[in-house]
Amino acid sequence: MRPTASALAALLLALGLAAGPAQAHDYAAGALKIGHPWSRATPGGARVAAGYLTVTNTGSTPDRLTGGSLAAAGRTEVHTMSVEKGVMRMAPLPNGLEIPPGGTITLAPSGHHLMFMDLKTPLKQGERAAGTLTFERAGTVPVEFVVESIAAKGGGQGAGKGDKGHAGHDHAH
Ligand SMILES: [Cu+2]
Repeated sequence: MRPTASALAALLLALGLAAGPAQAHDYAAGALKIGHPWSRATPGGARVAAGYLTVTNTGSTPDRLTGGSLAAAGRTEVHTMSVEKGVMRMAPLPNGLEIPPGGTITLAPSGHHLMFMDLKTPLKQGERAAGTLTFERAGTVPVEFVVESIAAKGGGQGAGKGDKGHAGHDHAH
């Protein structure tokens, strides 16, 4: 029997979903909700990678993202990124990022991010890279960073902002 057009459409939709972007994944740590930690695949020889995620504070006390780790990297810093005179600049945030009660912080390409330095092995698309996030109050939380494509813009959220990202950038600070 020939499949009907609608059955065929449903099948294609199912296939499309199966092959689509990595599923979102979330973690909870006390009052914090951690949304979809992810990173980008790195070209061979790259020494740095970046980590992206959201954190929402559902509690009544501020907390602070102070750092993290990646099993494949030597050390991790919290970075901010800004454009000065048309040049993308990054700088470490030694005190991390505050997450106010009821607030959400977003680490995303072209903005705040975790910087994984001294990368020992490349990150490959489709992998889940083991790491941690460190919070002032909530402590150290094990997470997995879903490794998306080298050109991924943002956690399947369809972000379309101009993105120079970290591809090939030189860490000169
Ligand atoms: Cu950076």
